Amino acid sequence: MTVVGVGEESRDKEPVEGPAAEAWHKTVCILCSNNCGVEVRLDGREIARVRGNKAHVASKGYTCEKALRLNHYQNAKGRLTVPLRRESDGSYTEVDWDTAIAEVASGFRRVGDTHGSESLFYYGGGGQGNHLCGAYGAATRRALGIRLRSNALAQEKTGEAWVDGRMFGTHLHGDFHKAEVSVFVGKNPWHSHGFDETRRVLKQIAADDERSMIVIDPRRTETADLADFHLQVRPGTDAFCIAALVAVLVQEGLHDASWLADNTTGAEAVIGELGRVDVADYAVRCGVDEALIRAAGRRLATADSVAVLEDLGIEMAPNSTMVSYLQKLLWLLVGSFAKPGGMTTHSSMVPLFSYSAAGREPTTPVTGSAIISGLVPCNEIPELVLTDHPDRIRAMFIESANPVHSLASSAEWRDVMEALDFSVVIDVAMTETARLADYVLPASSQYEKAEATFFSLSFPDNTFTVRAPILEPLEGTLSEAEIHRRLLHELGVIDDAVLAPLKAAAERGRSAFASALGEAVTADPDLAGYGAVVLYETLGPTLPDGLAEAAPLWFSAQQVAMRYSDAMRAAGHADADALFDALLGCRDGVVFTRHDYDESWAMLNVAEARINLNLPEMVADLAALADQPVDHRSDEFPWILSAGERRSFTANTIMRDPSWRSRDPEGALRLSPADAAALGVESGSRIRITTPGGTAVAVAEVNETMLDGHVSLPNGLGLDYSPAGGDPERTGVAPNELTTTDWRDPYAGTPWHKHVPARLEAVT
Ligand SMILES: Nc1nc2c(c(=O)[nH]1)N[C@H]1C(S)=C(S)[C@@H](COP(=O)(O)OP(=O)(O)OC[C@H]3O[C@@H](n4cnc5c(=O)[nH]c(N)nc54)[C@H](O)[C@@H]3O)O[C@H]1N2
Ligand SMILES: Nc1nc2c(c(=O)[nH]1)N[C@H]1C(S)=C(S)[C@@H](COP(=O)(O)OP(=O)(O)OC[C@H]3O[C@@H](n4cnc5c(=O)[nH]c(N)nc54)[C@H](O)[C@@H]3O)O[C@H]1N2
Ligand code: SF4
Ligand SMILES: [Mo]
Repeated sequence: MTVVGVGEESRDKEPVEGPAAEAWHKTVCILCSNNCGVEVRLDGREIARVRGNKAHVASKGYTCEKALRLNHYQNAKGRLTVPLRRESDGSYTEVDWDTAIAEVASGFRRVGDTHGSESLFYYGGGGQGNHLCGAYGAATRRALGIRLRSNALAQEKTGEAWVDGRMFGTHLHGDFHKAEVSVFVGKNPWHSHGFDETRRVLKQIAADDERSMIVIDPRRTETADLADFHLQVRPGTDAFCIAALVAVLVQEGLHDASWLADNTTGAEAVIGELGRVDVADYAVRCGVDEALIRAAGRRLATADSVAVLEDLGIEMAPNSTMVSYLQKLLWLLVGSFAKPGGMTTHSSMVPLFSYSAAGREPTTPVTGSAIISGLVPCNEIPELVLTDHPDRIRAMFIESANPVHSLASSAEWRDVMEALDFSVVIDVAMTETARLADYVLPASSQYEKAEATFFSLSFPDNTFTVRAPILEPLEGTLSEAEIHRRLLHELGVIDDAVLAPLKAAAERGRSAFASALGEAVTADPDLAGYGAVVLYETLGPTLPDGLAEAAPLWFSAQQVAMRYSDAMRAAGHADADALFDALLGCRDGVVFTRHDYDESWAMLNVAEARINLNLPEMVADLAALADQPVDHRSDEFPWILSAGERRSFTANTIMRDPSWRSRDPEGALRLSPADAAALGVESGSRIRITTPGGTAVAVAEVNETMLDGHVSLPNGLGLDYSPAGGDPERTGVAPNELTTTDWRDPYAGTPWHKHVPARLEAVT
């Protein structure tokens, strides 16, 4: 197995001294949630060179190989440069911005006035590196009365959020930099990252005899190759594997009973149920040697600290929500909370999740499903549109997301786009979704405006990075801040008479601004709902370095000062304004809170700060697990397809230009040598894949890391790209041409994309 870390190894060969240093600009890589700090050298509008920023507070110079090729995002051909209106024959007409803004505002107004605001939906609001656009989208939602919304989190993380809400009332972080035992469940951090300096940390763990790594994954991943324990489960059987693992702790008396008694509620019910698990039987069902499961369980029990990270391998596979629950027991039963190397709560600059008290989630119209963390389950959106129900969704606002490509069943999503009375997409590219929208509005890229990611989840120090633009906006494009500002004016919900005194106060200084804003909001409480746009328009012009779009973070800094005042001061910020100025002034990111480990308890949001172990639905599911199928294959579909694997050169749908991938341009279907032999194919052969959702042809790659019967296709392939402005060409297989909306988790509605029954045939 070759393990490549090109980016990290080659990151800072170029010396930077003297005048040349000025040519480097500090920003971040926006290709995954890590948002590693980078320095880029520009040649005109080209990003000519990229290297890790050693001074960055979180990434400390680390990057992976993908960052080096960021120019393929910034300067992809076919960037949108003019608003487009779709005509009845499906063609697009270029319109000027004033026309586009007026028609988009009136389009939503018309549907909302006729059918009520419940008929309007907002999807998206940010990718891996651009979450400020979602803050601006919230203002337009308020102006149009849009309450129903969703984004990609509701097709991956809402099952875990359902569990976290009930157990902790908040989101948790694992300290893999220090953990004695790190556990990765359906997660391949070597390629997908997910915590700072990922590969450095993985290599350190592997090199340290005192520390261990447990990987639960059917594929022998690059991460599994570094692990001490690779529990190579059969796809979709994690519930059996992890139930057995936690049962070992209980049945061998290895759990920390006194810690559980002191710090949790409801442990008896779970421990009782775990006592009944037949470890030997479950080991057989998940295909992992019982001795290996027992050894891994014992290793957990002797560790001072355990940190666990789950991801799509279990979030998008059978028993998803239940596995999220069971994996928490791995560290809870050994009491690895609120200590170095363990699990902790964390602060947030802007929280990504919200948690309702047990069982109190609001429900969707039409289908009556739980709305977890404020998000409609993605797999249900088509059902809410493609129905005769009077409360159906009729108009959709889509921003920085590509649901026709990224959500289950591209076919159903094309029907959704056709069925909507009105739709608008804000994007940098003519995406599969944009191609079917009534209006397409061209956004400035993430290097042409101020932006930030809200994926800042660290503890005890938490960091946040505000990016300044490094390039002028591409002509014809606007930032989302400006698009939403114009929409709000067009909708008539904010006006110059109210904003003028605020602008004048902002010129006088922050405290004058704060009191003027306080007065304005008292006079008109609705103004608070448009906060992001109000701040951008009034405070924005006073900010340095082209940072106007970062203005809403002034409010976030006030929130941080209220919620975590001691931790903020411990990080060196006297008050909210000092924090805000630090964020604006530093391109290397800022530590915004510095906590004591004990504070992790205080940040729990459950009764008496006791962690709740007894989730009745989960305990009941655990009791009934023995009746669950272990194999979803059939004679018709004798393989399991993981549709959407993270690989070296995949980055969701952010990179449309296929030439950014130097190897495996089409994104091969990986299959085991035995499966290849059975089909009579070799690497480079063509294979037809058929699933209940559709059919596609992919190039084969015989790959010894795959289990027999398990095949995988990469994520983010099959994107349309028009190199010469001509007809778009599609490279590789779009994974959601093969998925369906009904194959999903019963609690959170999250899709089971890693576990799609499939049939393969050699194409001759
Ligand atoms: N290179 C790259 N990095 C990315 C992204 C990207 O597109 N490209 N996207 C980012 C995003 S949005 C996300 S959410 C993360 C996702 O990050 P990951 O979840 O780590 O990515 P995947 O490769 O989709 O799935 C992880 C693993 O699940 C395994 N798996 C499949 N079936 C099963 C199963 O039944 N049980 C178990 N235990 N494992 C199974 C696969 O073999 C795979 O190794 O990555 C982020 N980072
Ligand atoms: N089958 C299958 N499907 C999957 C997955 C899988 O594993 N298997 N993974 C899923 C996961 S975990 C995720 S997170 C989703 C991700 O899928 P999406 O939520 O659709 O997000 P991205 O692919 O990141 O696309 C973001 C969009 O933002 C646009 N964009 C880039 N910069 C800007 C900007 O500055 N402003 C605006 N307005 N737009 C911009 C890009 O062109 C792109 O169209 O995919 C999901 N889909
Ligand atoms: S893809 Fe992720 S890990 Fe790699 S450089 Fe970019 S932000 Fe960092
Ligand atoms: Mo994701």
